[in-house]
Formats: sequence, C-alpha cells, structure tokens
Amino acid sequence: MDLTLRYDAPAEEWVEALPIGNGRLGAMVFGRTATERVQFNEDTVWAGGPHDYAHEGAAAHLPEIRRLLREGKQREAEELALRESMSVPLGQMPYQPVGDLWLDFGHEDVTGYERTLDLQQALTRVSYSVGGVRWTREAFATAPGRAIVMRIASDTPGAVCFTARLDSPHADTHVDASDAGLLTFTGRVDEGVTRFEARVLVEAEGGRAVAAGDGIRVEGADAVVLRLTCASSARSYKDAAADPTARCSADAATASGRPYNALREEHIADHRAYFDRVTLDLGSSRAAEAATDRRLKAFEDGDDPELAAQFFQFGRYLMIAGSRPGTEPLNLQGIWNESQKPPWDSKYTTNINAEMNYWPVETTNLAECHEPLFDLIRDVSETGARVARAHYDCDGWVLHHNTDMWRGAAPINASNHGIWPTGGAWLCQHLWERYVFSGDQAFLADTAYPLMKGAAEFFVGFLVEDEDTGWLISTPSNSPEIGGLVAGPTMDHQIIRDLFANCIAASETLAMDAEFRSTLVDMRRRIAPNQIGKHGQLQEWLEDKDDPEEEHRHVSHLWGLHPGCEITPRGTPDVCAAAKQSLTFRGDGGTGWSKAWKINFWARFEDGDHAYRMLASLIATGTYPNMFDAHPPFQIDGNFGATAGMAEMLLQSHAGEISLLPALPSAWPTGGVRGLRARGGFDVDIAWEGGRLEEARLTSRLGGACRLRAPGDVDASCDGVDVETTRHDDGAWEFETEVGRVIVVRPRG
Ligand code: FUC
Repeated sequence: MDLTLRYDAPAEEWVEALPIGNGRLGAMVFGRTATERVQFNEDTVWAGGPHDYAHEGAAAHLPEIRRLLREGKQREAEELALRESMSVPLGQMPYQPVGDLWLDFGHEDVTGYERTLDLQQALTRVSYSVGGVRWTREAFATAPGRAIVMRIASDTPGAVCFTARLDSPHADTHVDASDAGLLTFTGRVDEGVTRFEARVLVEAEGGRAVAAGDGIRVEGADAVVLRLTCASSARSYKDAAADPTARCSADAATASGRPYNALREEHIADHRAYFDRVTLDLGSSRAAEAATDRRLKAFEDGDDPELAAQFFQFGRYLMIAGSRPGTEPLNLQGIWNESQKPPWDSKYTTNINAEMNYWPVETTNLAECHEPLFDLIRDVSETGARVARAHYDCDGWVLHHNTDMWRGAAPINASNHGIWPTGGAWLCQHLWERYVFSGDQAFLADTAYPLMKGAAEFFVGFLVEDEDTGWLISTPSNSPEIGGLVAGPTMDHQIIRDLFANCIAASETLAMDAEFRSTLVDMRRRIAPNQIGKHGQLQEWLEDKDDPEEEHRHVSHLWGLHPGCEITPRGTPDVCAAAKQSLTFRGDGGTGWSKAWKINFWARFEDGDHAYRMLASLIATGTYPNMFDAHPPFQIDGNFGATAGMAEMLLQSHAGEISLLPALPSAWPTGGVRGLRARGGFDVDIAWEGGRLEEARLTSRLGGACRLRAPGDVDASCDGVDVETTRHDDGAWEFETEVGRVIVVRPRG
C-alpha cells in the first residue's frame, strides 16, 4: 500500500504546502526552490488573554425570553437576548500564526522536481537538480524531540549554501542571529498578551554557518541540519505568564546535540507506534504513480481505491500530528494556520466541528490523541459553571457553540444561533465513548463521570415543561444554524437524552448517586421525543414546520442517528425512515464537513453506495491539492469526518452489537482492514472479497459476551476450536469471549 502523497511542483498556495506536526508545533513546508518557506505554529499562541466571558445578570431575562418564544415572538426574543444574555465581549479570540522560516537558495530553472509526504514515516521530502547538482531536503516534526527538523543536502561536497531567516506577522517581534548558527526570535501576539520565542539552530556539516545581518549564512557545507523549537507564555486558559525563553531553551536542549539520524529514527518509531495500528487496503489503482493533486480531481470519474485509502490514512496522520497528550485540542484548522484573521478565528466550534475532529480517534485506534479534548472539557466545565450560574441560574456547567484558548463558554456572535446550550453535553459523549471503547473504570470514575454529571446537572435545572405537550424541552435554543432562536429543537433533546442515558449507566457502574440517577431516569422519559412530520420527515423542531426544499448544510436533527445511537435501522425503523427522508430532502451538497457527516449518516443507514458517493464528492470537490479539507476555505473537520465515515462503512458498534461491513460500497469489492476498534474493547480485522466477508478476527481486550452482526451466516472459532454461538431473532449472533483471545469469524460452509 503506497502511503505517499506526491507532487511535481513546489507549493504556490498555502493549501498546496505539506503539513507536519508534533501535536504542539505545526508547520507547512512549501518545497520552493528559490526561497523555501516553512510557515509554523505553536498551538497555545492565540490572541487575547485569560478572560471571563460570562454576562453577569443575564439570568434575570431568561423567563422573559422564554415567554416571548412561547408566544411566537421570535424577533423580540432574539433582540432581548442579544441585548442582555450574550458573551462579554460578543466574540472570542482567534488562533494565531507564529512565524515563517525562509531559506534563500536562489535555485531557479530546476529539473527533476519531486515533493512528497510520506504518511507512514511522517516525513516530507523535496528533491530537484539545478546546475548539475542534485538537492534533497527532508523535514519532520518530532514529538519526543520537541522540534521541527530539516536536513538539507546535495550530492556535491561543499555545495550547500543559503541564508536562513525568520520573521513573524506580529509587529512586536525581535530577531537575533549569532555566529554560533543560532537564530532567535521573540515576540508578542499583536492583539493579546501571549509572548513567544522561536529558535532555529543551523548546524553545518563541513563549511560554516555565521550571522549575516538578521539571518544565518551557510557556505561551503556538505549538508545542514536545522532544528526549530518554539514555545509560548500560555500555560493554560488561566495563565499566559510563563517564560517562553525558558520553555523554548528547554526544548532546544532536547533537540540539539543529537545526530540527525537519531532524531529521525526516534521520530519515525514514535509516529509509527500510532500510525501502524491500522492498515487499510481497498485494492490497487492504475493511477498510483500520478501526482496526488491530479488524482484528487479525477477521483469521481476514476477507479482509484488506493487514493481513498490514503485519504483515510491522511486523517489519521493529521490526528497524530496535531493532537497528543498534553497539547491543545485540534481547532478548526487543526494546528495549521497562517492568518492573523483566520476563518471563524480558527477556534473551536462545538455545534459540529470540534466533535467531528475527534470522531475517528477511538474507532481508528488513536485513543491517546483524544486526551487534549478531555482536558478542554475539564477547562470549560470550570468556565461553563460560571456561565450556567450567570446566564441561567443553574447548577452544573454549560458550553454554547464556540470556545477558544481562554475557554469562553457564553453564547457568542448573535442570539439567533449563539444561544445553543448543548455544546458541552455533546462533548461529554466523547468521555463516555472513551469509557465504552476502553472499559477504563478509573477514567470513568475520576475524569468522565464527574464532568458528565456537571453537564447533566445543568439540564436538570434548565429543561422546562412545554405548556402544550407537557414534554420537557430545551429553551431558548437553536437548531444549529437554521431557523433562529426557538424553544425545543430536536437535536438538543437527542443530545440531552444521550447525556442522561450515559450518566445513568455510569452512575450504575460506579454504584453511586442513586438519587440523582432516579431524577435523570424520570426526566429523561419526559423529554420531547423524536417526531415524524407531515412530509414523512424527522421533525427538526417541536412544530411540524420543516421545509422539504431546504438544503442547509447542517442536518442537526439527525444527531440521534450519528454520532448519537438512539436512531437505528433495526431498533427504531420508523424514525430511521423519517431521518432518511429528512436527509434526502437536504440533498448531497454542503461544505466539507457537511459532506463528511453525510458519509457517516449513510453508513449508519447501511447504504454503502450512497456513503461512497458522498466520499467521492468530498475527495473530488472538497479537498485542496494537499488533501486538506476545503470547506471552503480550509477547515480540517472534513478530513477527520471522512476518516471516521470510512471506518463506519466497514465496522459499526454503536447499537449494542459489532456489525461487520455494514455499508461496504460496490466500489471496494475486495479489501482488508486491520486494527479498527469496536465498543466493548475489541480490536477488529476484516477481509472481504467479491463484496463478501471472507474472515474477521476479533481480539477481545475486556472479555465478556459479544453480539455480532455479519452479512450472511457465519461460524466462529478460537484457536481452531469452534465457539458456541447463539442466533438472536433479529439475526445477530452472540458468543462469549476471553481477554486476549482471538475469535475468528468466517462465512458458514
Ligand atoms: C459553523 C458552520 C460553518 C463553519 C463554521 C466554523 O458556523 O455552519 O459552516 O463550519 O461553523
């Protein structure tokens, strides 16, 4: 399986450059020949500073806003809410670039140009010839080495000469170059308090590296190694007063003094320890040698299953490069951003985007990469507790549709879509899923349940009884980002039901909070149910007012289908059919993330060909040349949503059973996947041929009963001995498993 992206020209645009990252530092490598550009980020460098965004006194207006909505006075309700119950200030802060490393080579008219990104080794390379000399550059971002490292070499001894420079878009930045080959730059973000420092150590093999003005001039070298480290003053959402120089020099000490090859080998081993856990083979492609950008464009018309497998692995690559224990979670652009005014501030949008970023972590076996999101949830449970009190006079904590480095939790932008109180509850699903995939009781007791409980406590106070129906509803709120401020959007009720169900299960498992549990059981039954409307659709709102012509990119009321689990083809066939009708009305269009979500929806409808159509359309029309998702503009969620969706086509486990090949498209008749993870603690390998299951191997990490759905009749064995299986009325199989043992499942006969 070829896991290399290939290009035959340097990047002109930023979205043609190739991303590398070590979780905290991200860089875009352009591969230019006259002046190479390496644009870099550090994940804590944001505008603004520690700030409490809660609007004191907002809660006093809540009864009036609810009354206006009840009386159908939406505009008045929105106006009052905008005046009295929004975040202070109304917006949050943008993620910032740190700077650029420029390398002046002056190479023009090059021949034999090649530029690659090797996803398995996490290395980007450039090579070309000029004036009879062959040049190669290789770069990577190492997590254990805490640096971005580049080696520049030629095939002619003593030929390497260039000047290295650093600059930053932030005005208050000072650059210093020393004869020891050290470039240093210190600065402060233009609109904020965070300070940063970056260092580039230029180490020449042969020749010399000396200060030349603001840069370092290399002459007569055989090869050169650059080590870039960068740190900021932001330690947490509460503290931006650390010393960036001390932090940066500690990182520089880790990265320097070690030979290039040692750093490189350590980096590759570290990356592969994550990456190699999952392999995916969807068949080989005739186009395999062609440039990646051309293959992307041709995807819809061609037969290029290898590119689809690369696209899947690219999402995993980005996850490993962008989210590691102890780093900030992936924002709208992951960690890669060149603009001081990025689209939607490159922050965390929690009405789909931030969660979508983390959809593939558990299923594609990168569980550690989930941790930064859990840290963020802990932070917003603190800031969100102040918002719960100030805006709603409720216990617990609440997060609306955005947060930033400073963990703003109050409603931002506008009352018609900013007032949406279920962002935190949605994030809590990730805590529960971590538990369900891992069975980690300590995580459930110490991390997940306390945060989930706080989120549920908020809704115990927030839900109100609808006068007409007697149901408990969420008001004021919004069905993201359509239809304005309303009472009782369907999505909220699905999310709150899920949160309550997970809290009920967690408190039972932990044998605690019996009284709170019975409150949740009672309230959960009274929450407004999913309703089927006059067009056969799943109602997006309490009232039957969906417009069948509406093609809005958000399809929030299908949350219960995915990522939720209350709507399933066999468990709730009628609601499931209505959900399919709603999605059919919405159509196959949309932004990058919208198409990526639709891959997951169609996979959950078990319609592999429709899921594939969404994937093909995303790959062909919704990606940039470097494979980054094109919302447009660049927004990384579509990459992760697509990776998650492809996993969902091959393996599902949300409905209390493991389902093998639930949505295999006809485009992938033969293939294999290894190392996916299923809920209940299973590692799953599946091989198929001619569209039929050939063999599945389930390795149990937790033991216990396994319920399995397979295409057709199957037999199970363990170490060559038949395993006793029970057949349920609904067609599922069930058998016992033991920790560490592999169950082999094959078609019967
Ligand atoms: C929501 C979406 C947009 C975009 C933005 C970051 O506003 O509707 O499409 O994803 O978040």
